Amino acid sequence: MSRKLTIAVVGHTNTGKTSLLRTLSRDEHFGEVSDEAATTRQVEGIQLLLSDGKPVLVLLDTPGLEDPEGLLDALDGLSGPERFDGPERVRRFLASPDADTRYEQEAKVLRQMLASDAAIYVIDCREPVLGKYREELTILTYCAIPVLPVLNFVASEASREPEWREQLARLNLHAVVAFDTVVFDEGGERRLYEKLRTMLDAFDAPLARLIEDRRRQSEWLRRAAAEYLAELLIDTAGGMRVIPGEIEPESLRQKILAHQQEVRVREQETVDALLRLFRFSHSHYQHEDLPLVNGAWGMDLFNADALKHYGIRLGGGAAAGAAAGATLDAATLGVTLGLGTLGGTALGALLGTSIPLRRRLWNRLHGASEWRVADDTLRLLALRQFSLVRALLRRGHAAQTPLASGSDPAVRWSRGPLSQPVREARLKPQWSRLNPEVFDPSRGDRQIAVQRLTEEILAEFVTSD
Ligand SMILES: Nc1nc2c(ncn2[C@@H]2O[C@H](COP(=O)(O)OP(=O)(O)OP(=O)(O)O)[C@@H](O)[C@H]2O)c(=O)[nH]1
Ligand SMILES: [Mg+2]
Repeated sequence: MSRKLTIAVVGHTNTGKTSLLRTLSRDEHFGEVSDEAATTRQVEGIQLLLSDGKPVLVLLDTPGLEDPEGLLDALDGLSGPERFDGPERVRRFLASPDADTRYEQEAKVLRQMLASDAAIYVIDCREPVLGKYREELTILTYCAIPVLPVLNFVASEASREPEWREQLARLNLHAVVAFDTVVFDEGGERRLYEKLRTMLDAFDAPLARLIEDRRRQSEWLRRAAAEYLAELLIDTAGGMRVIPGEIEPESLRQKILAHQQEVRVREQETVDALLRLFRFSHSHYQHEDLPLVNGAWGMDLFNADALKHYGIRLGGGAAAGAAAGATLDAATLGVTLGLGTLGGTALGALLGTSIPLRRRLWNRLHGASEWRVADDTLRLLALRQFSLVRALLRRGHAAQTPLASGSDPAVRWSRGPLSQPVREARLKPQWSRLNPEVFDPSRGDRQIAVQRLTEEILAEFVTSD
């Protein structure tokens, strides 16, 4: 089958037809959406593409049906003694003068119906089930193509979903899908395509491809989002500024503010990348400045993780002292050092450790300290980015309400020790883009840490569906 599946999206005015097209096509700029009735005046189409760019089907947005009662009378008036069937009746109506005058809007819809393989009938299920809808559906059945009713606004408190389902069954429309166009629901979208598949035998293959493509796309989206966040957390955890021992309070303040700003800019980059990934523009996003918790000073050198990482074993008392950030004590290193006289290189050689530790010990011995963001800032950063990704996963491209950066305190990340790869990044200035002078993205250990963290974050975005 080379002809592309064409589906007309029809329904009463203001039921969310254009919104449905935006969400299914992931295109927030398609058409015009508004609370005003009769927003869409012309038939406008959009192709749904697979990830490889191949089009699978065409959706046609249509103006709302405004006067179904009059239209049904007009159609039935044409039948006369000859008893034309539905499609013939519609054709005759379209050739009549009424189709260019009084029922111009409705005629556009019917023309599209005749030219389409199926129709999606969008219902605002907050509306009571009135006669005009029955008439509308009767008119649509005259076109003799399969009609799939889609119940919109199902998440609203005013939803009358059961009444609508009952009424649709009475009209012999048993395949119905609930799909809120602004609160995007992956499972709902899949059910919509599955229903179309059962109605459209001839288009089984392209619809199956579309379903599989959307599933893979969503999996890929989650993974890509988790990877962006892993990169952000690794960069931020490892970001570090060496503060000389002798420094004016004002320049100290400036140095810290500058580093905080770099962290904020790094977070903003991630937000921008996420919005691009999910194909949302900035216009609806309210990004609040990251409230940075006071940074941490040179803590890592003496925390238990750091020492363990470098293979330094401590006794109980020494470990407690070290973790509290006590002064460098020969006992904590298990050796006796003449600290005042030992240079950085000698220290490194002695400890057999990496250059960063050597340099940091050196800094420490010369009164310099390190400044980096606090654990709580990292937690906050993680939490609000998780909540942003969750919101993006649930957001239809027709959504009009602002997307805000909140945080979800319920998750594991809000307390307890930081995740292992993040803790490790604390000790690896070379892993962080915030330290451009030493940053090395090609390091295998960094890649492994990013991968492990990605898997952990991914678990935060599992679907319930
Ligand atoms: N809360 C909520 N609002 C929605 C939903 N779908 C549509 N809307 C809103 O309903 C209004 C009408 O949506 P449109 O998509 O313009 O409806 P339409 O059927 O294309 O309207 P016409 O083109 O005028 O016939 C807009 O304000 C949408 O934001 C939904 O699922 N939930
Ligand atoms: Mg519209």
